[in-house]
This record gives sequence, C-alpha cells and structure tokens, in this order.
Amino acid sequence: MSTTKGSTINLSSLASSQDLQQSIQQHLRYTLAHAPKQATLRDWWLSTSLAIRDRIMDSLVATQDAHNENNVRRLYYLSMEYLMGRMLRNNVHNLGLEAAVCEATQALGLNWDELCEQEVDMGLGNGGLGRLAACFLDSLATLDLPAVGYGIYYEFGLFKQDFENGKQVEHPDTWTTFGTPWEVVRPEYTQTVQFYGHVEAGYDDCGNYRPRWVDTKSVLGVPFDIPIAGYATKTVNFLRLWSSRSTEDFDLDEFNRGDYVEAVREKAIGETISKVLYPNDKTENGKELRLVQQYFFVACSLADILRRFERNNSDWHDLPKLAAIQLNDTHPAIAVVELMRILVDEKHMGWDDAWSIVTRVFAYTNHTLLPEALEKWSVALFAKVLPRHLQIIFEINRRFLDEVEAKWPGRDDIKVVLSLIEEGGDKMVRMAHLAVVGSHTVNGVAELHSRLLKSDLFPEFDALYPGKLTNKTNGITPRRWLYSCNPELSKLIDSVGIESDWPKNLERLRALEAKAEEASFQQQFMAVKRANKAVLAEVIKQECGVEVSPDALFDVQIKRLHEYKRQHLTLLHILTLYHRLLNDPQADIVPRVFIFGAKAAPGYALAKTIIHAINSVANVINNDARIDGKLKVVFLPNYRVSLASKIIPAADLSEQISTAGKEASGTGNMKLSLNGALTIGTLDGANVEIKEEVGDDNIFIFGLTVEEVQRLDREGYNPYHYYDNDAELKNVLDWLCSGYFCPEDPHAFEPIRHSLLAGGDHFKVMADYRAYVDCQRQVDAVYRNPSRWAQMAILNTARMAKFSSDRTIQEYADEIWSLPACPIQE
Ligand code: GL9
Repeated sequence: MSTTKGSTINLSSLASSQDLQQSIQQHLRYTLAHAPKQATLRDWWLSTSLAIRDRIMDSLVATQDAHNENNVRRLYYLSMEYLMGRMLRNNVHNLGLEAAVCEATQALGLNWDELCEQEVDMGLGNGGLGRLAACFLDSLATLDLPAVGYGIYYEFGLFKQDFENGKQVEHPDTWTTFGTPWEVVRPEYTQTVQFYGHVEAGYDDCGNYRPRWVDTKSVLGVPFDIPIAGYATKTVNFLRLWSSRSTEDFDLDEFNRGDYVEAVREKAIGETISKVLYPNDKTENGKELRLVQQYFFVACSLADILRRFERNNSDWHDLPKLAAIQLNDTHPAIAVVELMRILVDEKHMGWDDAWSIVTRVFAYTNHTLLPEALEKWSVALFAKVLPRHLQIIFEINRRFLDEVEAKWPGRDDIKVVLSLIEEGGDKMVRMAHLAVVGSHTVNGVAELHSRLLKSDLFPEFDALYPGKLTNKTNGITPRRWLYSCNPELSKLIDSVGIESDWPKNLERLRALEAKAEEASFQQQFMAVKRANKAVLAEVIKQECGVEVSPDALFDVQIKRLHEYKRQHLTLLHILTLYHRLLNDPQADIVPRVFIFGAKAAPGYALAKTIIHAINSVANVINNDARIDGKLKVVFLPNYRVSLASKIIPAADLSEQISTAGKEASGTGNMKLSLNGALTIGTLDGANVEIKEEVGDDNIFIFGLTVEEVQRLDREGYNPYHYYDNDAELKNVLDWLCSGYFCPEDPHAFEPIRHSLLAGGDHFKVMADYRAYVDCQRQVDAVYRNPSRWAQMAILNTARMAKFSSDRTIQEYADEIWSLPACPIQE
C-alpha cells in the first residue's frame, strides 16, 4: 500500500493530533478511495493504521541506513512461528502517539478502542514458542539491538476455533483477505530455492571433489517485511516473512509437451509451501511438506543474510563477526547444513574452515523435553527432498563420531546414543543432535528445564561439550502485557509516583512493595481488578451467553489444550466443588468463575474430548439453579493473543498446573502474575522462578516434584491406587463418565477415564488430584481475606521484573550473541 504523504516528515513534528487526523483522512481518500460517509469502521482502522505506519517508516529507513552504514553485527532470529497478535495499539504505544491518536480519532467521531477491535490478529504461530518470538522482537528493537526476524508468510495462520454442541470445529484463518497495513513487499529481494533432484559426482580442474545437485525443482521466496518499532526509541527493526511462488520455468517441460493442466498443478505446488501453518503445538513428524517449509524459509533467509554480508564484506571468515543466528527450536536446524553447503559447494571453502565458521554463527534454543516434539526426519525422505544436504549430514556425523571416539574410545554404545542418525528399520535424522553439534551454545528456557536438558535429555552432550548447554529464562514484553493490555493498572502505577519509564525498566515496579500493605492502595488496586473483571464479564456474556459476577473469583486457565497441561485436572476440581455444593448448598465455597481458553490440535482426539467435556459440564453447571450461581464455567472460543489481552487483566487466579518436568517454561504464568493474578501451580518450568521472585507466601504451590514424578515412573505408577483410596476422586471421575453431562452420547468422555486409569495416567493427574483440591481450599481461604489477597496480588505485580523479555534478551545479547546496541540518532 502506498504511503504518499508523511513519509518524509520528521517523527516528532508529526506527533500532533491534527497532523495525524489529516493523515488518516488522506489515507481514507487516496489509499482506500473512500469518502468519510461511506467508510466502514474497518476502513477507518485501515486508514489509521496506514497513518501510523507512515510514521514508523521514517525510523525504519533511518535504522536500516545506520545499521548498513556502520556494517554492524546483527542477530538473525530464525523461527517458523511468530504470534504477533494485533499491531495498531502496540505500535501507537511504542511510538508514544497514544494521546495524539486518541484525540485525532475522537475528532473524526471514532472510538479508539472500537477501532482497535477491527484488526484481525496476525496468528502465525501455535502458542508459547511463537509468542516468545514476538516478545523477543519487541525487546530487541526496544534495546536498540540490530536484529532481523525471519519466518514464513503463511497465507492461513492458526485455525479459527468454534464450538458446535460443545465440540471444537476448525475454520481457516483468512487474515490476509483484506490485506494488512503492516507489511511491505520487497520483490527486489526475491530468492530462488532448490528441492528434490539428485547429486552427481564431479571434479573441478584441480581434481577437487565438486558434487553437483541437479534436476532440482525450484520455487521463489518473496519477502514481506513487518516493521518492528521499539518502545520509546528510534530503532525500527523488521520481521521478514517469505511467501512461496512458482518460478516461471517451474514446469516448462510438461508445458511444452502440451500438458498444460499438469504444469499449472505443479505451479500450484510451489504456492502451497507457505499456504498454511501446521496447527500442532508440538512437532509435526514425518510430513514432507513440513520439511519443505523448513528448508524453504531457511534457504531464503540464509541467502538473504549472505547477500547482506557480501554488500560490505568479501572475506567469509568475517561472517561470525557480523552475523549471529539463533535457531528457535530445531525447526530451522537445517540451516547448519545449508550454510555448510553454500560455503563448501558454492564458495569452495575447505570443510574444516567452513565448519569453524558455521559453529561460531549458530546457537540453538530448546523449548521442550517431550519426546514427541523432538524432530526426526526419515533418511529416505531427506534423500528425496534434500539429497545433497543428506550427504553433508553424513559427513558432519562421520567427523562428529570421530570426536566421540576420541573422547570415549571403543564406546559404541555412546555413539549409538549421540549419532545424528538414529539406526533401526527406518533410519532417522535427529534434528536436535544436528542443532547441538552445529551450534556454539544451546539453551533451555527456564532454570529447571535447562537443568533437565543437561541431566536427562543430553547428558552425553553435556559431558562432551562442557558449558555448551546453558539457561536463558523466558520473558514477556511489559509493553503488550501490562502497559497496553491493562491501561487502568498502568494509570494506577503512574499515579503513585513510579517513574514513567517503567515499561522499559520493570524494576521500577518494586516500589509497589512499599504500598502492598497500605489499605487505600489495596483498595485502588482491587478496584482496577474489579473494573477489568466487569469488562471481561461483558465479553463472556457476548461470547458464551453466560452471566458471571465480577465479585466471584476469576479462575483462569489459558494455554494450548494438552494432557500435560492438565485442563482435565481443573475439570475434576470443578466437579468436586459442584458435587460438594449439591450435597450441601451451604458448603463453604467461594463463588468462582472458571475461565478457559485453549485450542486443541485438530488431530489430537483426547484434547478435543477434554474441550467437549468442559463445555458439557459447563452447560449443566451454568443452568443449575440449585447452586445459586456460585459456580460458573466458561470456555471462551478462539483463544488468541487479542483475547488473552482481555482475559489477563481480569484474572484473580492463574492455573499453571502442568505435571512437574513437562512444561519447559510457560509464559502465560508471567503475564498473569504481572497483572496481579495469584498463581496456583506445580514446581514446573518458570513457576519455580516465579515462586523465588514473589516469595513462598505469595503463590500457591502443590503437587509432585520432578524427582517424585521420576521416582513414581521408576518404581511403577499405579493410578488405580488413588482411584481406589480417594472416594471423592472416584466419585467425580465416575460421574464425569456416567453420561450425566452428555446424555446424547453417554460414552463420550470414556477416553478421559481410560487415559487416567487403564491408559496409565502418564501425566499423574490422579496422583496430584488431592493436593490440588486441598490447595484450592487454601485459595478460597485467602480470597475471603480481601486485604491479604490484595497484598499478595500487589507483590506479584511488584516483583515480576525478572520476567521482562528485556532482561532475557539482554542476557542473550551479552552471553550468546555478543551483540552491542546501536542507538539511532535523531
Ligand atoms: C514451548 C513450551 O512448551 C513452553 O513451556 C515455553 O514457554 C515455550 C517458549 O519457550 O515453548 N515449547 C513448545 O513447543 N511450545 C511451547 O509453548 N509449543 C507451542 O508453541 C504451542
């Protein structure tokens, strides 16, 4: 979209609301070709976004100019997922244009909040991993760090979720249908990528082995840039997303043979690569298209990185000085091989030389220990899609196993464990091993996770490469997750004399500690919470048709639906309370609203059954007059970033109840705590560090520890033991599966019961039930003491500084990337 006016005018001089107003009107007329009287709210949103975009462009150009002029070291973040959510409000906040835009839109007769609601979320990710990448981009720009994010321009992001009779149904996410104001297409940086074909042996004039990768198919990658504006700084970095296109010559052969339709069909395959995001929250194994997606975006990104390098540099040995590349999980791990291929095959560099460069460029972040998420590709598939890369992997592995032999002579058992190739009927390439071997640093995402990475997942790697495995505890951007999503709390913070730069210096919130016991501040803090709950109650009414009281305890569980996250444990708690109330209407129970948000992977049957079960139980409870509205259960459909930013400010209680050892970090836990929700959680992921920060008295911890879980697994775990010895547990589980909650399909929830009993209860729901339910009684007790609750909530907000993604990114910059800041002069 054209930007016409504004693009040459200085940022600060345009901050005034009149200029903005004029700019919005001009975009409405000259970009959208509308008169104000025909304009829809969407048109106004688009015009406003374009006016804001103009102001970002000046700084984008200035930033990139400065980075190029100074030939700065850059960080390249390679991620298959970015969950950006909505952009308008955050861009306005980061640019400091809030007051101006409110005034301008008001003068145009528009409501700013309503305008922001028009934006469709940019949902190019599944969950925590993709949202982390988005928070990191915000912090990189805010800290003036030169960085480019690389990813895929999915035409369809994560599916839209609907419920039909309580069951999840998926619809395509058509976020690009009306275009987005936040992208700049850069056809001049289009890349060509090869796939398939075969390798021919060959020799150059000097007799050096020069394999040729021939008969390949090629596709084009067209980059779309999303500008990323830092908060209260001039730096604007960008996220470069690749969209696949067919090459002109994609199937000229067939075309010439007269097979027009085949040629066009093949052309469509080229476009298919970036068509859709795989909706699995952990990895999608074995799918050819997924491997093709990975190589497609990696090859485009590396070619782009090297093009930029070659503009100012001629010696490849300087690459590690100018480029640090972070692999966000193993999804882009093929980059290690691609860079070797380019240096050896195309730049004719010796193997050792090339390998030394590669291993100084890459670092890898591991995001999970769950075995199903550890990516493996069959050697046969690799041979078909990337035959030359497979040869290079074999050579990397041959040399790597020599290293293993030198360290542990004769220990073939260790070689079997460490090899990049898993032997067996169907040989597999282990992408995590490739990432570890090809990187100078590997990190986990919370202290506990990183410890388990060393002790359980990669102990031999830790022995072979001491110090390579490290920790970088995750963080969240306080701009989106407090300043923008919770304006009332932000105002309260500003009103008590905390310095106004707190969104980029979260330590400042520690000053709230001194006010945590002050009755008047407690009242103000809880009044903000009450107001946010009233707003969410309206959303719940609209979305679920359920009336809830803002005076009830808002108990929030928002995250992907997964057995290890144990939404079904919460369901058992709900049934427990419901049953107690039916037995004794006077039972001593704090009125609660259970609020769920979660998408299940479309192929994950049990996760979908859990959603169905929660909705069915909700339907019965919400319509049972006997319990006098004391319990309400709502499952908000289509959980996404923009919905999260409405739920989080209104939460009282944050459910972080994964089986210990299974949630690598979690980041929702940080967002909720920052907004004054108290955590009920296991000693898992970042919960452990949240407990350290807020103090043992300001968090509700229950359940098995990692060591206890591991001991149960070693010594034999028997879920029936808990079922047989806890009458209340037996009762609620039997009740759930009795047909009472789903008379039209009485056996619908049997799979849940099966997984918890005969199936072996891999996630120890039965073992943790009693501790959980008892801990929830303590939650009730504290909630009945409003002053104590308020004090705890305030201390949570006050003590979240560690979990700012600014802290996380500064640690990456200092300890992994050696990346200096490059502030942009006015
Ligand atoms: C995850 C972990 O499961 C989370 O615990 C962690 O907070 C994030 C970010 O590090 O990464 N790993 C992973 O595969 N996902 C995570 O959320 N999955 C999704 O993104 C859905």
